[in-house]
Amino acid sequence: MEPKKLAGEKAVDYIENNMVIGLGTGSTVYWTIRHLALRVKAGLHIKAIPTSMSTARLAEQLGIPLASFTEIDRLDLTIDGADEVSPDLNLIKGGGGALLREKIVAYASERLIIVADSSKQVASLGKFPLPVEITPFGWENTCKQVMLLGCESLTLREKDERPFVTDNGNYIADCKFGRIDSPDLLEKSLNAIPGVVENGLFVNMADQVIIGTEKGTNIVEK
Ligand code: DER
Repeated sequence: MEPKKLAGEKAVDYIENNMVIGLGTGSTVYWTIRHLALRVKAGLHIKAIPTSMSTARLAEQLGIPLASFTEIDRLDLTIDGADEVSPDLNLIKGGGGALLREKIVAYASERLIIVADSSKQVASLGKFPLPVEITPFGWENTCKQVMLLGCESLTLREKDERPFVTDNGNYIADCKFGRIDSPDLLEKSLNAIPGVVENGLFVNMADQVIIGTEKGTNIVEK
């Protein structure tokens, strides 16, 4: 069986009737959304806030009732993927370009469950380039400021040979910092730079990680 599918589907076990659920973005949480839609068809009553327009489209197509922060201020549970997971459950996210809405939704949630395959588990964060969402205005200078924080190299993410633009109209800089020993400090230093909107370090946010393997799933908790 596909490890990502096993992890994604297992997360649905934690969804109860009348919950408000944050739906993440990416190829692992895709399976969560598919499986959740079956439970909704079978009568499960939930509302969901999507973390990207692509997740919103998928959820809508599958008949999952959507909500927004107009009527919701707290969510019961958010389920999302990650690009790296450290032993203390700190994360690098943003490979899918949805980090800003993912962090807003996760921050408004009582619990955050991450679904991933074992390739995402790392001894320390930083092998995966850290995605940093920046405004298009002044992006060149913002990137120079990010480099001063010890970034070894930085790439402005592109799509079809143009800068990739997020759902929020911003750019993404993929930043190689090498091993990140103090993710809490780096997260704060990055967000202190005018022009940085948010970054992909999710520190002390995940409550549980469901790791999919060839044989099944392993649950990792703090
Ligand atoms: O952008 C993100 O953080 C997404 O959750 C994504 O990177 C997760 O990766 P996946 O597609 O391997 O699940």
